This record gives sequence, C-alpha cells and structure tokens, in this order.
Amino acid sequence: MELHPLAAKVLAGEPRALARVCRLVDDAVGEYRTILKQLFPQTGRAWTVGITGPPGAGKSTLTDKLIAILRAKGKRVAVIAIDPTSPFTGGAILGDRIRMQQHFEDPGVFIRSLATRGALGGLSRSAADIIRVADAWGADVVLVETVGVGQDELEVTRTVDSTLVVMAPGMGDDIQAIKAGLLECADVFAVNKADREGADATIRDLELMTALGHATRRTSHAGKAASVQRGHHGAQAGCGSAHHGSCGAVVPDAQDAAPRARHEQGHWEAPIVPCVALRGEGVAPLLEQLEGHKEWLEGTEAGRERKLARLREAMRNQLRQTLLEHAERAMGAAIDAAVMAVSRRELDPYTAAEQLVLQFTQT
Ligand SMILES: Nc1nc2c(ncn2[C@@H]2O[C@H](COP(=O)(O)OP(=O)(O)OP(=O)(O)O)[C@@H](O)[C@H]2O)c(=O)[nH]1
Ligand SMILES: [Mg+2]
Repeated sequence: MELHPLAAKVLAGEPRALARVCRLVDDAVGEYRTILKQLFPQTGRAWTVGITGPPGAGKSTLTDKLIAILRAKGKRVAVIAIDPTSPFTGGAILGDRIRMQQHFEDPGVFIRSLATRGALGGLSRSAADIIRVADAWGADVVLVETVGVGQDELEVTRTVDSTLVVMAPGMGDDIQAIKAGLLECADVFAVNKADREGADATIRDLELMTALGHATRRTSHAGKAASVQRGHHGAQAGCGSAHHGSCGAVVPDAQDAAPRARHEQGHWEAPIVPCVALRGEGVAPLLEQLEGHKEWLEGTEAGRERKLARLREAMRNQLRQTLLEHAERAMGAAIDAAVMAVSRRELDPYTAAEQLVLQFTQT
C-alpha cells in the first residue's frame, strides 16, 4: 500500500505534519488509523518518560529543565502535556506554555497538549498513539506530563517506559494520596522545591512508604536510594559543597555523578532525588537516575519482562476496544434488546452476554 502523504511527512521529520497527525488522532477522524498502521514499523526507538505528581508540584518547570539538558545533548524531544480539564483554553496549559516558552521556537522540540475526555482509558489510548507518532517523527525522548490524580491520568503512566513522580514539600494530603496509585507507578521520585521548608520530611515520608511497599522484597538490606543517603549526609555535615536550601535538603551538584539505584534480584527500586526545578538544581542527577532506569529496562531480564508485560496489556486493550467496536457495529440493536430484556428480568446479564457473543461469532 502506498504511504499516506502525512505519514511520509512525519517520517521525514516535519513538525507541521506531526501536529496535523496528532489532531487527527485526537479527534479519531480521517485516515488516522491508516497513518498509525503505516508509522508503526518505524516506532520503538524513542524513550518515553512519564512525569506525574500532584498539581503544582513543579512538573512543567522540571520538564522545561529536562528539555534543556536533553537538547544540549543533541536529542530531539517531544512533550505531551495532558490537561485534566480544558487543554486548549485552560489556565494550566497557558502556564505550561509560559514555562516551556523558550522551547516553542526550537524545531527540535515538539510540544502538544492533549485533552482528558471520552471513556475511561480513552486518554491513555490517544496518548499512546501520539507517543508513537512522535516516535516515528524521530523524537529521541518523549516526555509525557500528566497530573497524577485520576485513574485515567495514572493509566497513562502504564504506556511509558519510565515514570518520574514529582512531589513537593507541604503537600501532606497528597503524600497520603500517593499511596493510592502514584507509588506503584514511580520508577524515580523527585522531591522538588527542596529550597522549601519540609523537603526533608517529604523525603523521609517517601522513604518510609517505599520501604513499606517493598518490605517483602527487601529482606537482605535497607535499600534506600543512594542519592538520598548522600543528601542526608550532606545535610548533617552542615551542607558541604552541594547546593542546599533553608530546609537543609541537599540537592546534588549537576556535575556529581548520581549513584545508580540498587537493584535487588533484578527488581528496580525507585530512587528519591531532591531538586529545585526553578533553579535547575538536581535536574541533571535526576535525568541520570531516569537513564539508569532505561538501562535497567533494556539490560536486565526483569526490565525486558516489564516492557513485554506492558505491551501485552496494551495489545489486550486494543483487542478489547476493537472487538467492542465491531460488536456494536454488527449488532447494536441486539445489544439494546438484551439490555431491555435484562431490565425486565426476563434475562440475566450473564446469559445475555453469552448469547450476544455466540451470535457475534456466528455472524
Ligand atoms: N520554590 C520553588 N518553587 C518552584 C520550584 N519549581 C517550581 N516551582 C513553582 O511552583 C509552581 C508550580 O509549578 P509548575 O511547574 O507549573 O507545576 P506543575 O506540577 O506543572 O503544575 P500543574 O501542571 O498545574 O499540575 C510555579 O509557581 C513554579 O514557579 C522549586 O524548585 N522551588
Ligand atoms: Mg504543569
């Protein structure tokens, strides 16, 4: 089959074609599926990084600094900002635009916002599609910023390679909320706003929670993240050479090679890295920890298994979606009739579903 002109332009690295395809995918219109199919063979090269956390933790500020470092390394970067409310007119994206302004002019950076809408799981699906389009366009790194609040937003983190969870001091309730889901999806923690009061306490809370979470796996050593241990030593020693704020949480120097997180029997343990995104402090070590996670994904059996598990899950979601679409198209009326029959108690939903499946497979 001949390559769709838009697919060809995306593969040629044209930012405007990329933006157009993203719009088609967003709206699920035009020949978006044909384009996605054609682009797929050229994907799988980009490293995808989710950046999530409570509102206002500093995700966009951090993303901005990460873009700068990645650009300095010559990487092509795509950023997908997911706004839980109204992405095109809302204040949050306006704020994000201001925070990432310097990168909007850069042809090596593609920034796109995405709406939270439609059915549960719809967001992660279109995010996954757009990540693939950016990948085919030639992005070396795709950063996906999403507020870690709803189920749908958290679902997005299951479509990326590495997830950074950004926390900040003074978010007591959020620290509690993190237990609900953010904790499990974290590959690396950033404790941002380390210039503020209470950063140390936030780090301790996180250490405690990750320790509790992995208590069963962690029998042989007290596996704290090395970068945090260093931070605390620095603070106790009177804040030696590293940058520090009034709270005493020490942010590692950009030049310091951040120690790799320890891996226990192949298991990845999320390191905790303090930073001050506003001043760009601790961002380079943070990126190093994230890169360490990428190496783990690619270089270990456990890492490769996780990649495969994610792919398996995505494939099943796609199958579920496609099956449902086909079933609804083929026998929407029969489904409606079954609903009425169940509502009148003439039929139970279990039998109804079985009958519908039988009917569908025979069509
Ligand atoms: N003191 C201090 N403030 C910071 C730091 N990083 C970001 N901020 C401020 O925190 C506020 C929120 O930053 P954003 O980067 O917009 O946070 P966000 O997590 O993207 O916010 P949402 O996208 O709205 O959830 C802004 O006013 C930033 O200037 C930091 O390291 N220290
Ligand atoms: Mg933001």
